[in-house]
Amino acid sequence: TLARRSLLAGAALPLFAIRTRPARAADFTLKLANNIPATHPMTIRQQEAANRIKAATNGAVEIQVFPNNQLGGDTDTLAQLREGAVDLFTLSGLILATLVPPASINGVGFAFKDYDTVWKAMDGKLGAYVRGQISKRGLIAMDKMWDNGFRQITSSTHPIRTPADLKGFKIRVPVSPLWTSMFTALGASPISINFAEVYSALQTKIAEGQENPLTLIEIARLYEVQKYVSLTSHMWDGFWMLANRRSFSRLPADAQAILTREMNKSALDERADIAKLNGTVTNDLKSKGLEFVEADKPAFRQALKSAGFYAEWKKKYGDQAWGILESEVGPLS
Ligand code: X2X
Repeated sequence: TLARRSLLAGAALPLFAIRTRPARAADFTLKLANNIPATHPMTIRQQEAANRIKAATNGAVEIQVFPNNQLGGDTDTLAQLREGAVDLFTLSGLILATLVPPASINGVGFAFKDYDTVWKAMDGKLGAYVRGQISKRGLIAMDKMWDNGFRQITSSTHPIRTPADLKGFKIRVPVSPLWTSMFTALGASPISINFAEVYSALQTKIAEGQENPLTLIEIARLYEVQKYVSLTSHMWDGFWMLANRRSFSRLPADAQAILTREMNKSALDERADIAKLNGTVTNDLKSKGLEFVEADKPAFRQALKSAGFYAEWKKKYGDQAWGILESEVGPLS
């Protein structure tokens, strides 16, 4: 043990030499969970926010980042967030809708035509409306959403070009009523599976396909177990930075302000990262063997209309929420 101790002391010396103040335990340690890989820009920017928050609070607030569902699948982590076992969690609004139904509204099929429309709405009236609804259920949602992206359909069996190609197609969707409803309306056979199990569900052919943004298809290596990708952009999906209200309230007011400021800043950084990746991801995925398929987008939208999808969800969200959505994106039905 003596040799070991002196070895450790030796190794530690240079570190102590450059420390400006003695190490101390943080006054507040918060757990932040997400569901995407450690190499995704969202995780990287969250870690950067954690570092800045620690520095700006002189070490008082330490945020531990747990990417990739390390603390559990989304459904489970949402339960932990509500109990306070997890303090912060970035979750898709569509999955959050299992607790806060209006939070799925940005996922209505073909609602957004481009990113300018997305950020104007989510940083504006539609986002404010959803955050108000989230707050009613005891969670805090920070102002700036994090980008996941426009979602595209992948398949291991056959290319999906028209709604007819989706007939009976076993497609994995996240655990969320809107997703199930949409793919049922399109004639597919959706299976709800948390992201933590998606790769193996595709590998074992429990699901023939799935849908996700190109950047995540690449970063989570889904191209290894899928053959085709169809550019449907059937919905835009993003993550809310959610906080357990009790965990957040325990922080002093200045620490709360620092945490909020730095998380919102990192969300904007992450949006820019994804925008940049969107410029190169198509070629990267092609070079990895994924076959790109032109999808008949108007036919998919028409199939949703004919199935009564828009009428049904307008009724579910109510006139106020639907009115806000249409004021941002134009008439939907
Ligand atoms: O579960 C998914 O597909 C993911 C990672 O995109 C979401 O969080 C909705």
